[in-house]
Amino acid sequence: MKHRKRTITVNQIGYPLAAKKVAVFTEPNRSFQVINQAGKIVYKGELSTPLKDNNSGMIIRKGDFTELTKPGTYQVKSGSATSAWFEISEAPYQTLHHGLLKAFYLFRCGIDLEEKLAGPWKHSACHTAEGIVYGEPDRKLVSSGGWHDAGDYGKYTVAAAKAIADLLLAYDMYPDAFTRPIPIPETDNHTPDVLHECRYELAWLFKMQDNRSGGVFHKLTTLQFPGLDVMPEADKADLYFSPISATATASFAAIMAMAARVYKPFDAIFSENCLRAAQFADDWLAKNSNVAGFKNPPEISTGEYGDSQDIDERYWAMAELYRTTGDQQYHERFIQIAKQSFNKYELGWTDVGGYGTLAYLLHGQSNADDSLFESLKTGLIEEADKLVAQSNRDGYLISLQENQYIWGSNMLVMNHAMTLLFAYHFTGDTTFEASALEHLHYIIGRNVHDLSFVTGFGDHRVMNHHHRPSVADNVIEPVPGLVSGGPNKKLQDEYVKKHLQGRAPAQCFVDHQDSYSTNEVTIYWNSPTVFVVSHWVKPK
Ligand code: G3I
Ligand code: 9MR
Ligand code: ZN
Repeated sequence: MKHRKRTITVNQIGYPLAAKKVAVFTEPNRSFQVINQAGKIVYKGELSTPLKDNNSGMIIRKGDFTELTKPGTYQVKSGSATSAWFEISEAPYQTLHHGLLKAFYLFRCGIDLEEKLAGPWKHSACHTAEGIVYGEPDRKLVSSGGWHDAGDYGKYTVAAAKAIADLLLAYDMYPDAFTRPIPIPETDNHTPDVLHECRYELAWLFKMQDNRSGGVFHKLTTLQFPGLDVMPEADKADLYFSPISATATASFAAIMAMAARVYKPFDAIFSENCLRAAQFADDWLAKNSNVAGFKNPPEISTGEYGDSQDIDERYWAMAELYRTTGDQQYHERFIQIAKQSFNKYELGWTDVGGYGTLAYLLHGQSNADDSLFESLKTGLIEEADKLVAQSNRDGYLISLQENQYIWGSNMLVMNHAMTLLFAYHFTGDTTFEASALEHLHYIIGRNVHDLSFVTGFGDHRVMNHHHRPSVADNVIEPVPGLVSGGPNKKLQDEYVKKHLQGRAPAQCFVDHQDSYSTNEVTIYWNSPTVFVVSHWVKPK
């Protein structure tokens, strides 16, 4: 039965006990009530004055029920309108956290996903063949393993770097959120499963480094995308290592240096291997200081991840190599790069400067150049202040500006929440923490679509994302725990061009498998979401 979009939206999972609790109304109600499962009114409130919300195109009113702190299951009502049922509890996001993390196992390539761990989303090992080095048809290299990037089966170095960075940062900042087994094949109740899972991707990343030069191949894919109805194990086309790129090599150096640090207490040899690979990649960077941005070779039409600027990736690499080794040569190179003008706070796959800044700040002022440390810390807090100010103007309390409803806008929502949580970490200002949580409420249903953007979570959730296994597997429920890309006002696929002309930016989304520009999934849209949810996850 087709879902009738509700005019009262909430976080469809729920709210932490002591957190701010707001529902968003799109009808001209004046008052609202909250009822418990017995139908008893447990809270009454008045709605805010109406706000014309340009991003959603709606007239918005808000109902604040923060005072309701009794654990339970509730629904917001106003007249005949009702919200989804949701919980108020000490730790409402434990299961969500588990599902978001488990998704990385379900993205795995190169091994049988066994039924006892993957359930109905099991499949045989895929893409196990050697890859051909583009331009060297007789040079074949081992290539298997890692995570599929997204709704396609490509594997892309810069995308992998962001995904691993977010997960390792989540573990670094919130280790108590990772005390439970997922479980995965490597579960040993010693090393946290999130580290086992990232190591599965890191083990593949090692294969992306050219053992001759230290440079890193930009991606490993077939020449063209396979059909949408092709299961991974049925995708038998030749695999190609695309040419080395500076952005892949620098982000590889960064993530390997980060991994060397994080894994050292668990596996000193693996840690050493990561550091050596990072330094070998840095050798290539030092010899290739002026390189054109990656472009797909003419025969290859899979994802490009083009990026003409590699200064931010080099900045990130120096920060991580310095934080891991303490070697002043990296610090000096970091300071030199930092003098240049580029975005030092973004956490994207294109703009990764934020990771370099976080590595430098988390390394501590005692290890830093004082004035640079202060300037980067002040800059981060100023970024967070801007996000709060924008959120306060927004009908759905998030920080996306009109021109940020782009491909992967939900990644921006979660990246912004990460920035807010780091600003909270460095200042203790709970305004930042509270705003980060409002961003999670948007992803889990408090949006103009009354839709949870995470498969398997929420009573009205994404069901038809652009994800080949979910389309081809003849299982009704899509692979769970996957975060959809979200609204994209640029209408960049045939389906939305046909159906969404003239919509407000936040309305430019459709839960249809053909809409890869609004409804695909990727490892690096899941990873910032894992980071954000980890902030509210309690240890077992
Ligand atoms: O960066 C500009 C920004 O400055 C500008 O304001 C904005 C609005 O014009 O556009 C921004 O560029 C967009 C860019 O994503 C932002 O990162 C481009 O329009 C948009 O085309 C680009 O889309 C990327 C898409 O591939 C097409 O290249 C997505 O970020 C990226 O997530 C997506 O990645 C694909 C892989 O290629 C293949 N695997 C699936 C994956 C997800 O769809
Ligand atoms: O499935 C592909 C998805 O992973 C990419 O993000 C997207 C943009 O590169 O392309 C998708 O593949 C489509 C192709 O671009 C056009 N023909 C239909 C393909 C499947 O939707
Ligand atoms: Zn595969």
